[in-house]
Amino acid sequence: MTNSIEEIDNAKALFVIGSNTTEQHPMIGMHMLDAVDKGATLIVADPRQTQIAKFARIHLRQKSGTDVALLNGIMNVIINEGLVDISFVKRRTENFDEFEKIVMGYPPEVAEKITGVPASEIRRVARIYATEKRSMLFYSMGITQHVTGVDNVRSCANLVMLTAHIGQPMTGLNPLRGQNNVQGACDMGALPEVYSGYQKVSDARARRKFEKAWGKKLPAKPGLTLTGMFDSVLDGKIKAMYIMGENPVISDPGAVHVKEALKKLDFLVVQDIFMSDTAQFADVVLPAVSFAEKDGTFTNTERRVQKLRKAIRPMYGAMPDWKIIGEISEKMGYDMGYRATHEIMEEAALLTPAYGGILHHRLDDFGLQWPCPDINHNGTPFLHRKKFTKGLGTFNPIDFVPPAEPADDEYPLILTTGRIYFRYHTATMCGRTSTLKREEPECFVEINHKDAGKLGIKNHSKVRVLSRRGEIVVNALVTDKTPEGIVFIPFHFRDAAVNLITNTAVDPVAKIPEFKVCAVKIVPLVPKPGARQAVPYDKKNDIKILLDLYEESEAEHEG
Ligand SMILES: Nc1nc2c(c(=O)[nH]1)N[C@H]1C(S)=C(S)[C@@H](COP(=O)(O)OP(=O)(O)OC[C@H]3O[C@@H](n4cnc5c(=O)[nH]c(N)nc54)[C@H](O)[C@@H]3O)O[C@H]1N2
Ligand SMILES: Nc1nc2c(c(=O)[nH]1)N[C@H]1C(S)=C(S)[C@@H](COP(=O)(O)OP(=O)(O)OC[C@H]3O[C@@H](n4cnc5c(=O)[nH]c(N)nc54)[C@H](O)[C@@H]3O)O[C@H]1N2
Ligand SMILES: [Mo]
Repeated sequence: MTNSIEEIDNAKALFVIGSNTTEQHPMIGMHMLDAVDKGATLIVADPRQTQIAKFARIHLRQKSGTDVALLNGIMNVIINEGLVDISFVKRRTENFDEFEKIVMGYPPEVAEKITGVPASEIRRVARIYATEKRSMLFYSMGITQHVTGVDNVRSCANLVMLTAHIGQPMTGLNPLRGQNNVQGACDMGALPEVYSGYQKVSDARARRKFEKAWGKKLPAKPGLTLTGMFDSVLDGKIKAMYIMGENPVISDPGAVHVKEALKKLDFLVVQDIFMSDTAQFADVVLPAVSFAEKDGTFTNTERRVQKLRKAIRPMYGAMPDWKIIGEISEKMGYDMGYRATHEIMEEAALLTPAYGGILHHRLDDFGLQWPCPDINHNGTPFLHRKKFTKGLGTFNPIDFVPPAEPADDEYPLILTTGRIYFRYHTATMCGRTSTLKREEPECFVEINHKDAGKLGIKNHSKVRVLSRRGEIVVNALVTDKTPEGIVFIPFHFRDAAVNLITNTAVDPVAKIPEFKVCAVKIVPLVPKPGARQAVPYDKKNDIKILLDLYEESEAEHEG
């Protein structure tokens, strides 16, 4: 986030696009609802009627994968109605003219045709967001998990610059990060093209600095991305893999392809706190300890580095990740020499300008928000006050590009995937508590009652969901939460792993998969005569067993 969570309480307009905030970021959702209580205008852009959307003054229900057209439509109104902050655009940005040319091609009526959102709503949102001084924009996976993920984020950046809603308190471009330390992992360089603090691998000066600190020659070429690595295994270019804290058998698109790749490897190491689905494929499993059994830091979504304190003793044999890696490194001939986590933090501070003043002993109370360049600095609640990191902010002219796999006659419905409140990802962790399982025992597909009616699908009945890549069997949840033509399936259930059917197409720049749009068809199933009516919940049951009990319903097809 460019800004801070606390600022939400006093914001006047909140524009939430592609985030199911109260379910996936409930603490932040609470701040948003507090702001609404105090009179803030909440605008939500999400095809589904999420919980947060119910509190919105305006809910834009665009077709999945049309956010660029929606945002261009909003910006078209802002420019044509004279709502641009001209002084900010002149002082702080570049490339406005090129950008304006593209946006002029998206009057609200054109945007309406692409997105399905009425032009009048687009106008209303543009006026509220632009004229309210304290307007914050939030986004999450609903706009990033697309082949146009980078385009979507850049369009949001265009919008905040156009209206000068950046570089001030209670404004900003605020991505809500997912896992507790995904921000920290990225900050520390767990990305293919950067060292810690986003210093580029390709930058010779940065590289020399790290080479000097570590006493080793470092590669000048960026590494592969997650999805690229599995492709390279299948191409025979990668022979061994070390997977830590990730369960790609369930979480990666094209689950079949991932399993094939894992089987093809000569050697696989998995380092996890549980025997995950991916660990089943490993030659060696290294037991790590959980957050409660170790110390160190986590960096949260508002860039706040927080101290983690050990609460319980680790189980026999399990070790913190940093220690396991250190010991392996030592056995491979390179002694990292860390004896405790504060020593790692000291090295991070030395090599990472934004973390320069972040040391364990300074984090005791509330932590510190980077950039915190030196030991006398108290951290930064919001970014880009006087200038952008790179100087001027660049407007990007962005045209609408449709999703990789549109609906057609054979696969007439758009599937979007995501999360639910009572589950966490691949369920290696949350799947171990009976309380959470009780709340959402089985996978489901949310389907609009009109689509369900046409297909002869009854609420809570079993259906088969098929794409060009595979199929799963789930329960139908007939609802108005998802609009006609769109269905939603959560990705948490290994018995109905939705990544067997999602599209493997990725964004050309960020390589993030298009989890949010693919084409599917749905076929109702009915119990076979004589078969047991109820299928007991059994995690060993797979789709074949289910299909033995059910058959396609023919009588109820309406074409
Ligand atoms: N309980 C729980 N909380 C979690 C997680 C969890 O597994 N369980 N996971 C965490 C992680 S790692 C992450 S990344 C976050 C993710 O948090 P979110 O991004 O909020 O969650 P998602 O369910 O992936 O998707 C968000 C919304 O995007 C909408 N959407 C789908 N297609 C489109 C589209 O084309 N445009 C727009 N604008 N919206 C669209 C969906 O309807 C959905 O409501 O949640 C974090 N919090
Ligand atoms: N269809 C579809 N697929 C998706 C998404 C979607 O919206 N739709 N969302 C994507 C997103 S945003 C995300 S973030 C991914 C999540 O995908 P994953 O990260 O693969 O999912 P998790 O279940 O969180 O797996 C994390 C693993 O880390 C282990 N673990 C937990 N703590 C520790 C630790 O301290 N050390 C070690 N070594 N291991 C630990 C857990 O036991 C678990 O096995 O899924 C992605 N996949
Ligand atoms: Mo995530």
